[in-house]
Amino acid sequence: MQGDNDQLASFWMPFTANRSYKAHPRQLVAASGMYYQSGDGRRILDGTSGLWCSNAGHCRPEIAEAIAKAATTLDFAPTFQLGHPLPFELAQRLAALMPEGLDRIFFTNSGSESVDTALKIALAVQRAKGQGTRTRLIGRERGYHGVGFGGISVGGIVSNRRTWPGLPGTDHLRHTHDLARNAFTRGFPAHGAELADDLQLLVDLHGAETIAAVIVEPMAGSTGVLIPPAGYLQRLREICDRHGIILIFDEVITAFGRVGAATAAEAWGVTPDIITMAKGLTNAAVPMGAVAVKRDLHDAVIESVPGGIELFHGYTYSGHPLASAAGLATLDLYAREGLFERANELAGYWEDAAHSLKGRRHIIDIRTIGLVAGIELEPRPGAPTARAMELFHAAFDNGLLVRATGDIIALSPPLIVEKAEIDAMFGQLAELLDRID
Ligand code: PXG
Repeated sequence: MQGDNDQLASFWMPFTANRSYKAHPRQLVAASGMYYQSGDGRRILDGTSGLWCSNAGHCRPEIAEAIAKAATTLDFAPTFQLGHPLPFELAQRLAALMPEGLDRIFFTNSGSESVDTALKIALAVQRAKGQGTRTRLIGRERGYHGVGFGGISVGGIVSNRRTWPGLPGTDHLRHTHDLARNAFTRGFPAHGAELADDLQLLVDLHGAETIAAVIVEPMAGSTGVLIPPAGYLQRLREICDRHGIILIFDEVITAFGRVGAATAAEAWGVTPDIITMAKGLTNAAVPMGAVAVKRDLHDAVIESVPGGIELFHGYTYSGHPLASAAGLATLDLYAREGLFERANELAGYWEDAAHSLKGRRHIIDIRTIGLVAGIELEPRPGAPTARAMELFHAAFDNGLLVRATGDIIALSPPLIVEKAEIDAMFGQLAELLDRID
């Protein structure tokens, strides 16, 4: 591509309108704590923890030092039939943070890899238990589980699926978003627990003996902050128990303090069989994901073969030294600063600040839980998503980073956010909403 922005042409940007970005590039060049610095030298208040991942704020020296130490001590070592200390230490620390029983940890490099790993483990567990006819994987409409073939197959975003064939034998629950009954709810919506019965309908349709696992985000993040109706996750758990279906929570966004505890499972009192994580695990300083598996599921696979490799799965960089070091330093930081508890304590203030926007132009819903807010805008007639995208750009130009997804603005600040910064975020949004058509 020839033109003014030739130097931008080679990077094929992910999930980006490449032509429009390259015509009007906006860049981030540095970060510290709650703020980014833009290419044109402005401070940008980070309302989204990067992409829901820098939960302890940016460029924390403790994490940077741990990465530097690892890079100069043991830059890489295999974890296939060999080991090095850091991932063993991190797995043990992570296991202690997980809900009771989920104490076996598989390392990956991203959320997408965690999801595909979890789906593969679920299939391996069923087979190891003599349930090899259970191959069906169930997801949910509006679910986002990354971009691997497994993840897009159980995911519920049509654009992510349209171009590619999915796995055979998947099915989906309906999503739980219901503005007519639940608009402007604080915390869990009152209506919709019965939607979990979709799983029972799929059992009736396909037969439990064909279903391996169901995967849901406890709270759907990417498709616009869809908070589970009160009782919904409990009901899913019950149906899974009744029919021998493995329940996977995709906690790539919700783990590490976002909803006021190490996991949404813990915060909301529903324990799945497998949890996927990434993002906040290393505060996003080095890519890393993980899958926590209930011990008896792990043992079923390990004990199912007489000897040799039990699970033919893994990545060159599973348990990479730099990522493991970053993970350990990050978990230390979360504990030392009490950031999960902090998120919990700030949640009420956050909720009030978000809901103070009620009645502003364009807003048709505000929903909040933990340190997350979704603000849904009325779509512009004939131009869905345009209004939120314009607001996203206006906010950036005004010094505030938010996420736009569809016609929804999502906010998920670092857990170190101060009340004054919360006020600044919603104050700016209020002003911008008045300005935008
Ligand atoms: N599962 C969930 C629940 C996610 O939110 C992934 C899997 C995939 O993770 P990786 O690391 O492979 O990207 C995600 C990722 C957004 C946004 O703005 C959300 C994600 C990624 C990028 C943007 O909502 N979530």
